[in-house]
Amino acid sequence: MYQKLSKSLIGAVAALTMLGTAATAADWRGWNIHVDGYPNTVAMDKFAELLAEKTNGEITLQMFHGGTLGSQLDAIEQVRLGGLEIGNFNLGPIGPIAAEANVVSLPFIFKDVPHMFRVLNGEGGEKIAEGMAAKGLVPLAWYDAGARSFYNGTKPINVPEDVTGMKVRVMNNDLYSGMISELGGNPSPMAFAEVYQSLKTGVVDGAENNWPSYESTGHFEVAGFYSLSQHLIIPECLCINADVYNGLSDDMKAAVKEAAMESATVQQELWAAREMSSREMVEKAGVVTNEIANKVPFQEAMVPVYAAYLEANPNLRPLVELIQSTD
Ligand code: BDP
Repeated sequence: MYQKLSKSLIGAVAALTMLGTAATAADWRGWNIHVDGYPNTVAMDKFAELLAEKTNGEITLQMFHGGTLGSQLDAIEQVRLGGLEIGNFNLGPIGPIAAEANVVSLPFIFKDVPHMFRVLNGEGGEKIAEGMAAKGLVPLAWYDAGARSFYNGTKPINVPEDVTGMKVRVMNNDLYSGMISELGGNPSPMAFAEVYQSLKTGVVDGAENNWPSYESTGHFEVAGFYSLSQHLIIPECLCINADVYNGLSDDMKAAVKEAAMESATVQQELWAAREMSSREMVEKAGVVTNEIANKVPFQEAMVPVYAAYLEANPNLRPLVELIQSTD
């Protein structure tokens, strides 16, 4: 009898302990739009692995790749509201939610990718992060997404007039629609997953993206002229729901942040290699690439886009100027 009782007591204590663990442990879910093997996909998996390691298994993350949990716009809302904890987001579709983050979507604002990282790692990055956090999204680390250029199925683009009359897919953000309109084209905001079919069936004539996405989506198969306008250099974030992050102990916050920073290092290294291999791959497949000898007319056409942004956000003029004056 005594033995029986003590056995069941041990069982009860064990069950309680397990319950205790279950109550403090967290199982997070993460969203990513990209396919297997893409730098961001590999880096997000690495983040999940590091997270479990650094928190001694107290936090685990299940990653859902390939946009299986929905479009980027939906996923951003989900992470803001807490339906999902984590996401790898492009700052493009975050811009309409957080005006500070929208500064990166001003065409030609960054000179190149290193310039973008210098800004992000300084006061500019802090300001952008604060704006995002106020809207429920805490950026834990920044990912590289290179430069975006125009592509279409009919001709190389060399001057703004080449865009005239063209229907061009953009991500959901009025700044991008303004950008295409100022070049004389017709903007068509659309989810990433729909672009291939739209290019193929002629719903749009062209789109714009970096080398790796142009390649991984197969867009190069249906839009074979890639013109190096490099009009947008948009960073991406490894973002977390603000309440979830703020609810963590300082130790846990540090572990999560560390895992994110290490995953960003992995992402940036893989990104550099993938930009080259993607370009090589599509050019071998027959893509015609052209440099744009003079980008000034494209830049000059963007004056009204900047004016609209500053008119809507007069308080963000110092942020624009800070970026422009950063070496
Ligand atoms: C890719 C970004 C991805 C965007 C996509 C797009 O990594 O987040 O959804 O462009 O154009 O470069 O929608």
